[in-house]
Amino acid sequence: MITLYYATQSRSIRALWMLEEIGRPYERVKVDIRGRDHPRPDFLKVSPLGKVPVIVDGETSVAESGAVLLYLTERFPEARLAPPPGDPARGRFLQWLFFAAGVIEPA
Ligand SMILES: N[C@@H](CCC(=O)N[C@@H](CS)C(=O)NCC(=O)O)C(=O)O
Repeated sequence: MITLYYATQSRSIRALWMLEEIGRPYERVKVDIRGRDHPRPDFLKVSPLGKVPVIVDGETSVAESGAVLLYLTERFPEARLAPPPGDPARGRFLQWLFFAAGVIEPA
């Protein structure tokens, strides 16, 4: 089962939303990123930069919200949340995914 480490009012909403759309069971672990003891050593083992969102899927952990979203679309293709690899429509999907991280966020 996927575990999502998240914080309120953060980029975690992206992964949370996608996991809800996928509709499969998952676990949530709330991280107090504004707390005095953040980042706690146990969280740094999962997310070395101490950031959310991060997901854990068995032996794999994935940080960076865009990468988390892409990972989830591929992990659960039956949810049909992205054009599959090889589909020309995937070009626009990738364009806007990278645009959000590379252009919108820095601005
Ligand atoms: N580029 C990363 C940014 C992650 C990020 O900065 N997350 C913030 C919350 S929106 C965070 O975890 N801040 C806590 C900290 O930096 O210690 C992503 O898109 O996931």
